[in-house]
Amino acid sequence: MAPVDTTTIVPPISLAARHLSSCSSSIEYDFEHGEAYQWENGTQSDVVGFTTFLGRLGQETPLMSKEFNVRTSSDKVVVEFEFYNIDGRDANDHFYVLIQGSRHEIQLTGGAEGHWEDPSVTGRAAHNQRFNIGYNYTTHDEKTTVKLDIGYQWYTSGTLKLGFEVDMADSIADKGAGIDNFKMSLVCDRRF
Ligand SMILES: [Ca+2]
Repeated sequence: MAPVDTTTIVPPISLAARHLSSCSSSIEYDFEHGEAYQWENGTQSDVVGFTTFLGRLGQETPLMSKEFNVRTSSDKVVVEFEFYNIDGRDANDHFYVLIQGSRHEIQLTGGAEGHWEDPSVTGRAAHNQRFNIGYNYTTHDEKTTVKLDIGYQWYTSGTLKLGFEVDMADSIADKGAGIDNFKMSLVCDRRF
């Protein structure tokens, strides 16, 4: 039997930027309360095993993003989230975090842990689960915990736009991705 597609799209209720205004402040989304619709092009899906999450991202819906107001007198923003790969991926599929429009590829290495960095972004992807979770039960899904440190150089304007983008060969009917348990925290530990 074909999996039931529960993806829904409604007009955004608010695209207003959220604020990280004081040291140690944080923003958390578990996407259980319609938060996905506060993201540009945001959709939410709800399926047993994955709970409700931002997505599905896929060939037909490749990019979802949101702008945040961030206190410039801070050292970095720490971003953590769970990345869902749904029903597998092709060798040439790519998954990105967008920081102010700049692509940073999420390394789904299949091993214990992947690590990547550029001068002001450090990322770590811990491969933690791979099994049949939802949608097509004949193909494996993956949950990967990703953590990023984004240096203050990225938000000197006081705003930080984050996005998630996928480049996938197959239709979202066959393969997709999602974001869940998203958390942003402001850290002030060296400069201030
Ligand atoms: Ca959730």
